Amino acid sequence: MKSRHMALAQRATALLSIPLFALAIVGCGGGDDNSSSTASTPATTATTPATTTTETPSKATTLKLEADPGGDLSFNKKTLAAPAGKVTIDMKNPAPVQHNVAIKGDGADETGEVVSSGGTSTVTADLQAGTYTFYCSVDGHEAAGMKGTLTVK
Ligand SMILES: [Cu+2]
Repeated sequence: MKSRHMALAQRATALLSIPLFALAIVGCGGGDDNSSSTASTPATTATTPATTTTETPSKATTLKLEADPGGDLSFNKKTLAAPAGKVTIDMKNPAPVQHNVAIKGDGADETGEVVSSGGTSTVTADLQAGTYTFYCSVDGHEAAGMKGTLTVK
């Protein structure tokens, strides 16, 4: 009985001495202070879920248009196309004649400001797929041919 108890006690001390022994080794090897204790911190760069590219409900498109620089009642394009959504037409007017750009058709009716001599008239409309007309709303200009077709798909 007694010897058995002793054996257990010896075992216990043996187990206890292991950590001490390990510490002793570490202590001995502490000659070179250069042994940088690089506490390798797990650089857990919080992998944020890639910014959810939620498909924008409506695309925004800007189309460029220009009035005839010589003052003719016409635009430099007869057709324009854009995907459904917010459509903007920037119409530059280099001529001294007053012009603007407007959109009509299929329920759309937007008019940009009248400009001349290098000004830019801008019109924006929220358009669904369909065929629209872009034109100059200055008196008589559309009738004279200052217009074109805007196709939205
Ligand atoms: Cu005009």
